[in-house]
Amino acid sequence: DADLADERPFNATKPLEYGAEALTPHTGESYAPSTPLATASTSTENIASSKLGDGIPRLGDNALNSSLDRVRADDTEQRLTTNQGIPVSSNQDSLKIGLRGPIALEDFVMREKITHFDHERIPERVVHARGSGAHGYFESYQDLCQLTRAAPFAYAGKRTPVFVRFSTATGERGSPDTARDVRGFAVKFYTDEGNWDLVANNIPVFFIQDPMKFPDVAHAVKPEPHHAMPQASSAHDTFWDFASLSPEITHMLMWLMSDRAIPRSYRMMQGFGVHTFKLINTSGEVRLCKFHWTPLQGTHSLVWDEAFKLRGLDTDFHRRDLWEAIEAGNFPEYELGLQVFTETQAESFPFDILDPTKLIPEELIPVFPVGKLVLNRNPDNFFAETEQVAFCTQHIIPGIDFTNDPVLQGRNHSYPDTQITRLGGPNFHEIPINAPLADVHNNQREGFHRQSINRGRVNYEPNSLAGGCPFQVGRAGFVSAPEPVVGNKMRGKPELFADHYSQARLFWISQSAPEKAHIIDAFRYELTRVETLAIRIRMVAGLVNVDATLAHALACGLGIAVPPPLPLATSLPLPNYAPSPALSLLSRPGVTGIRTRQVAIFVAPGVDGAAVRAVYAALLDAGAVPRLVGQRLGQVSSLDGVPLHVETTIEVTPSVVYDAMVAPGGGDGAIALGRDARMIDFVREQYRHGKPILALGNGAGLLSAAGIPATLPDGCDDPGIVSMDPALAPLAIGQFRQALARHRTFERGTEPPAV
Ligand code: HDE
Repeated sequence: DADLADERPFNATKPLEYGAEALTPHTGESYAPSTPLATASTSTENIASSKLGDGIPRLGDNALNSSLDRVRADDTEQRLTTNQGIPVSSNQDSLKIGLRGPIALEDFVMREKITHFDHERIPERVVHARGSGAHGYFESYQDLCQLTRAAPFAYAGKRTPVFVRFSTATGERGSPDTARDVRGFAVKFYTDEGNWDLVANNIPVFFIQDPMKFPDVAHAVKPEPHHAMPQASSAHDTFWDFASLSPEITHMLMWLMSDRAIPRSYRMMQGFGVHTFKLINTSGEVRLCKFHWTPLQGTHSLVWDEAFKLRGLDTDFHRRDLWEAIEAGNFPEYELGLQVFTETQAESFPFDILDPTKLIPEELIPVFPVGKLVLNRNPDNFFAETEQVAFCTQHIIPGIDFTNDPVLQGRNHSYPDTQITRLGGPNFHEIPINAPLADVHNNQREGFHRQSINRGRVNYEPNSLAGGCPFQVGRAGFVSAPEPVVGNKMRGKPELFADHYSQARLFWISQSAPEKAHIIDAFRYELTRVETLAIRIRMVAGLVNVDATLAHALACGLGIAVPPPLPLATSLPLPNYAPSPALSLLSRPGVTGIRTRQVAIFVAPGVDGAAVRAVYAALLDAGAVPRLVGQRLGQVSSLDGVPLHVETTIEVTPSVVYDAMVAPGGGDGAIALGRDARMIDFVREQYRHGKPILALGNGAGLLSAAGIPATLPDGCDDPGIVSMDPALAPLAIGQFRQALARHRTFERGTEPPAV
């Protein structure tokens, strides 16, 4: 009863890792020649993954479960062997000539173990090295046959297994999750007509308009080559040097300096296919299309100060968040939406749909939902799945096709090319996480790490010796949309590509006031870190073309005069967009309320136990994740005599890992928290980061000790601070839950911060 944490549905299916059984680990048998060897089956096929809990694969949910079962290894009750299956007598000592003598070269057990270890690393991805993955399924809402013959949309309710990898783009494999950066949102659909990879980002536009520029932008943003600093950050001279000289980047910069680039969670960000694709139906009709993922949990961001602190305090913040949500059964969900339009419509747009630095405003072409992505299973092994998964833009299926977006065309070359080095050869499609669920039959053979054992003498086509198999299927297979192409061979761009500022301005005018303030702050932060004055001035000169207020605020923040604008690259009349409310993060609060929000409840000896239990239960009931946070682990006494178990401490879970906090009040001990400077820092940071705070009874003392103002800077009540008598706990909890659903009170922000 006293251990509230037991009530949380956290890893209920993992008694071996988290339950009472973990207290008495199974030591196993040590093998001695006199003991007969265990006869247990060594096949892994029938051993259910512990991830499945009850051992019953939820097949309807995720067919990939069974396809990967083939290669899952489970060591429970198994003896230790070498890679050749030879039982190992001792894993402690190498083979020596006398106890104090040299190690024998014949010690193949030790040498095999060390050799394997020496080669454990593979090259990390040159971009998007840092990532986290999850399994799940995509479920189609309807039959989309009118639009596309793509298998996942064949009928309402059809489920296609998927593997998703989220990533940052700039940092190395071990870099912090909360860097200011674009996030990758790559989805592999294991469809019945082969694998389809939708390799998307959480920002709908891109840095560049031609693949030729990709190595340049990647080099510029990565750590500078002479001293390999800074890690996972664009706030340095080489990036802004490149940016200030490449006006096509301006629209992307606006997104990158916005709160989009510091999401609260991978579960709370959108995804965009960026390029225009084609949809083809069975009659061969073609339409153009943009892909959008929208999280049902809403789009939410961190604030920069918080993201920055998290870089040090919890580098795995997003990875942990995704993992824990899935383990706890709070499956992240995203809706897939399409913007569908025709060539004729495209010709009327004031931008070129082949230009990946432009988006199609939702007011022009609405997004309609076509299905849902559910992530319901964590990988069993990070390396085997998340690291070895190989996404390639040219993995598409019948019913979908490319357009001539040059960046997409360039990507189609880059992805398989990079996998060949990264995964050691052309057979990376055979690695279990990459293998299609659809059958694979062709005459490709051999190469490094070949797994399949192709039977027979025929490895060519046409053949008669194998009856012409495998045979080509004509229109039943993948058929490209016919498209007449005429033109001179040349290097260049269409004129409309040269409008670099109109959509950057569209983004700016579509943001709410706090979002605009955050964009200015982010530009100021990044450019203040830039050491070369000329780069700062050139960058502000570009932004003058976006918006005068933005440029002026930034120039003030950098202590420079507003420079004359950079010259425009085109003399075409430029479009004047109306604001697009859909571009504000605040326009998508989500539909899941306060589910998975992390709430710290302070406990200290003498705390008001009844209030703590009431808040805990109410939060749990709404799907939030309350945590009893104390100064040390162990038990604390409470006013009503029922002891409480501290779940975690302020030392290991500082303020930034929580979405909200509760100061319950109580006797002397609870009040003494106000004398712990770390507690004061905790409360101040919660306040400064806009987070809801609930104080019951004399818990409010902690707020006054931290100097938290009673009202907002504009004199209005702060809707994010709820302070009441414990007798009114139900009312207070209700208000607190509403504040939590609103996520943040951005109106607290002042420049400079008052708290
Ligand atoms: Fe990528 N990109 N990219 N990219 N990208 C890679 O492929 C590349 C681009 C994106 O979780 C690499 O397997 C070029 C746009 C994601 O494994 C590499 C160009 C978008 C991921 C590569 C682009 C993306 C990558 C590195 C310009 C958003 C991570 C390792 C022509 C729509 C996928 C790898 C994962 C990864 C090249 C442009 C998103 C080197 C040359 C636009 C989400 O092949």
